[in-house]
Amino acid sequence: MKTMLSLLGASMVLTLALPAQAQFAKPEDAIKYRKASFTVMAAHFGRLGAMANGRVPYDAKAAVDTADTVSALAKLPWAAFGEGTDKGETRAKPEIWKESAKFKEASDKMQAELVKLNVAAKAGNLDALKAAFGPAGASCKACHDNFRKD
Ligand code: ASC
Repeated sequence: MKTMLSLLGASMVLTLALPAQAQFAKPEDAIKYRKASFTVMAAHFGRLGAMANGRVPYDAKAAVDTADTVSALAKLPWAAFGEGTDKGETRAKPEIWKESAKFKEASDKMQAELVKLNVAAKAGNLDALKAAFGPAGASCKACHDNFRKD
């Protein structure tokens, strides 16, 4: 029983540590990884946007699956903004490292909006999805405006 509990504890710790677990051999690997995670996130976020904006028919199950995917992906890029990843093939602005508390705040805000979007998707109606989509998109944009070069 004790072993079971400590195994459970260990697996919980591992699960909680997952977003920070990605390891990068070189700064350019981290840059590629974070760009890839944003790209995949945007593809799924765009699918929710298409539903919210009436470009594709609302599909409650697809909305839930997609929102789950987006909120899981939203945990990934941040561990890839480590030291030395400010230079190279990146549009990341120096402010990310100079104003790291502000950057953290913006990334937390975005993740919080995506949690709300996820709750809205699970409500199972298009109006809830529409209401949550705008603020979620705005939280993406806020970070782009302040921390990403054009
Ligand atoms: C998207 C997407 C983003 C955000 C942002 C919202 O669909 O890929 O990065 O919305 O453009 O303004």
